[in-house]
This record gives sequence, structure tokens and C-alpha cells, in this order.
Amino acid sequence: MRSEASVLHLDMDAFYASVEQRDKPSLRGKPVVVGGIGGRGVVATASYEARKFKIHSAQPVAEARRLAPHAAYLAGRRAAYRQSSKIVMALLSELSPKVESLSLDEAFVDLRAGGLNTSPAELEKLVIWLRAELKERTEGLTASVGVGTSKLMAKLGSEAAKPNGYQIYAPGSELDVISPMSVQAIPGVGPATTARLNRLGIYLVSDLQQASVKELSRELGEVAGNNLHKLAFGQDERPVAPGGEAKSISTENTFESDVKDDGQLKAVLKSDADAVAARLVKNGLFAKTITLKARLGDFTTYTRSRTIEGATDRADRIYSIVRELLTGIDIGEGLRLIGVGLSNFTQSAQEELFYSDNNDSNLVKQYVEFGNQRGSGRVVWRPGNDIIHDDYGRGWVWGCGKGIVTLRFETRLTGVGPVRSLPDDDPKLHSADPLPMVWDVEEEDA
Ligand code: DCP
Ligand code: MG
Repeated sequence: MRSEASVLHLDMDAFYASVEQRDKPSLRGKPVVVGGIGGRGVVATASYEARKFKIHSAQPVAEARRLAPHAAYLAGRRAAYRQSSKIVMALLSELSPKVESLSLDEAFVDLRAGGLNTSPAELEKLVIWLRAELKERTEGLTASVGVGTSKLMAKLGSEAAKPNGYQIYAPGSELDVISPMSVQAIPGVGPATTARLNRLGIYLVSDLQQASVKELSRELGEVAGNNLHKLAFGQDERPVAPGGEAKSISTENTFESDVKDDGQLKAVLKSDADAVAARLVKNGLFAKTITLKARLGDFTTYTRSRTIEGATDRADRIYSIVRELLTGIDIGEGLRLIGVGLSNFTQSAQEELFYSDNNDSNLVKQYVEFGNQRGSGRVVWRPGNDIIHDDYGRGWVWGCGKGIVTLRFETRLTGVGPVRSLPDDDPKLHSADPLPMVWDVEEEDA
């Protein structure tokens, strides 16, 4: 915890959905859901209009469709999100040499390292300027910003400010801010930890302050227990650590007693696959190598990897691979640890786009058909993707099926444009890259 409020946290509002609304004038002010149109089948994010219908990240798309059948369902355009993300990160790096990006849409900035004046009046001016400049350079996106004496306070600030606001927590205000919050508000305290704490009668951060470190350590382990107790008092010394992009993502679980039951192992692998896939998606990455780690009761440790033809960000794909890898291991009397790792990242899905095996939503059916058509040389028209037509100009895919593709001819620069349906093999129709932006930042590794 610093003596001045010099850690800033920025998080884009409904990031993917806002990019879509910016680029598709007909969707502005409307419910928009960006989701795993392929087998992944979960919502990546929803516009604030769609959130009113109780749609949220990680929900199955099929469920979202029941709640909001009239919303626009889009497959997502990673290149467009990366384009805007780079503009935002470049802006942040003008403030300070120390910017730590956590995902495409979220970063910490060390204002002290940037030599910025952190007096209350100057801080407020800076944040107002930053949010206005971000909106200008991204041609209309908004972000929420928190500033405080630590990463914890900055992150709590941006959360409190959401959407499209800012919150500056002055030095000395930490306890007033966090004491009344529920323990889940502390980043890193997920549903499992919350349940454990609740069992001890700890619900609020103020309860946590009164708990003994010993008791917390017994329940959560020494390191986690200690850390949590400190965080409860707003004490967070974590530095803003720039560091490059992640080279691997993994998660593992140690069991209280060795597990042999296949159903239980499957369930753990399933939730591990979900967890690592979600982190991949948040970073805009795809993995080529999937690794299973398994440790027997006698500490014999196996790691088994598979490198796939393409690259994937899909939980179901990852799960099916680690399941297969597990069948190749003699687990004897049971496992004391199991884990899933991902590495060998790329920024595009490549062939894996067409992998399919499950899920019954119409979108998926449509998608699988497209995949099959690929052999016949047809292009895949995914809802939301950019296209350009030799006669009608730029637009995007509304939907596709039975040999017809429906398009809306508009861009963020045109205002709402007309809809047309064309044969899906119209030779004048081409898929397109996102429209360039004035503040575009060069790709380093294209
Ligand atoms: N994302 C995803 N899958 C998830 C969570 C997020 O693909 N389970 C993607 C889509 C989001 C982006 O990451 O747009 C940023 O995630 P946030 O959690 O910050 O969510 P949003 O920016 O969409 O909304 P908010 O306004 O709540 O920050
Ligand atoms: Mg966000």
C-alpha cells in the first residue's frame, strides 16, 4: 500500500459487445451477445442492454437465446478486439513505462513510475482526460477507471465505477471502503474460497479483519491465509509488473485424499478445462498444445501433451483431449493431483474452427454445415464477420443458411445501412479485415 493513490486500473465496458455496437450502427442501443458460436457455445460478453435480460459471460448461448431471443448473436471478431485493445494499451503506455495488461481489455498502470502528479485535483483531471482520449482514439468505446494506493484499491475502484465511470480512493480511505464489502469483492476470492470462509462465519471483509491469521491459514493454506488477512486491511504490496504475454496457462488441484473415481476426475478436468479456456479467451489467444499433469499417491508424476493440428480456445475441445490423455495413464490406487495446462499460443484459431462434436443449438448446426462445406471451396460466413461486396461495399454477416447469406451494408462510418440477401457463393462477396482506424497500432508479430 502506497502513501499516495498512484495505481490505476482500467477495464473496458462490455468490451467485445461495445466494439460490435461501434462498428455496426444498427446494433447501437440494442441487446448484443458475443459468443461461442462454435461448439464452445458460451457467452463471451453481452451489451448492457442484453444484461437487462440476465445474460452474462460464461452462460450457455442456448440459455441466453431463451432469455433474449430477439438479441443479436455474433460470433466475435478477435482481430477487431485486438485492434482496439492495442490502441488502449498504447495510450496507457503514454502515462507510464509500467503498464501491466491482464487481458485485451484490462490493465494496471503505475502512475508513480510515470512521474505523474497524484494530488487529488491533478489525479481527477488525469482520469477525465484519459477516459475522453480513450473514447476519441477508439472511436467511441468507454472504459471504467479506478485509482488507489494499491492494485486492490484500484481494481475495486474500477468495479465500483462500472459502467463508464471512475472512482478515486484517497489514501486513508481504504478501510472505510473495503470493510463493509462482502469477501467475494476481493479479487481472487472465488466461489470455493467464499464457501470455505462462510463456513467459518466470515461473510464481510470486516469479519475477515477479526478472524485470526491462524484460523485462515488452517482453512486456506498458509500463503493464501496470510495474504487474505492482509488484503482485508487494504494491505497489498503487489507491484505493477509489466512482463510480456503469458507463455502458458495452467491450473491444478491437489485432493485431500487420493481420487480414483472416474466420474470425479472427469468433473475436475471439466472445470479445469473451463477455467483455462476462459483465461485463454480473455487474452485473445488460442493454444496448440494441451497438457495433462497427473500425480499418483506415491508422487510419481506424469505429464502428457498433445499438440493439435490447429489451435483452440474451446473448453470442450480441451476437455476431450485431456480425457483421452488420462486414459493413457495407469492411475493405480488413485491420483493426489491433476491439472490441465495450455501452451504454444497463437492469435488465430486456424483449422480448429471447424472441429465439432457436440451441442445442439441451431447456430452450431449451421456452423458444422459450413465446416463441411469448406471442402467444396465455399467460404464460411459467420454472423458478425466483416465482408466486402464488389457492388455494395462493406458490411457484415447477419446470418446464413440454405445457400443464402444475409448481410447488412454498414460500417461505423456510414450510419445504419440496408439489409440484402445473396447466394452464399456470390463471387463478388469477400470476407474482410476490420476497417482500419486512425489511431491503429502496428502488429508486431503478424
Ligand atoms: N470474455 C470472454 N469470456 C469470459 C469473460 C470475458 O470471452 N468468460 C471476454 C469478453 C469481454 C472481455 O473478455 O468483452 C473482457 O471481459 P470483462 O470481464 O472485462 O467483461 P466486459 O468488458 O465484457 O464487461 P464489463 O463492462 O463488466 O467489464
Ligand atoms: Mg471489461
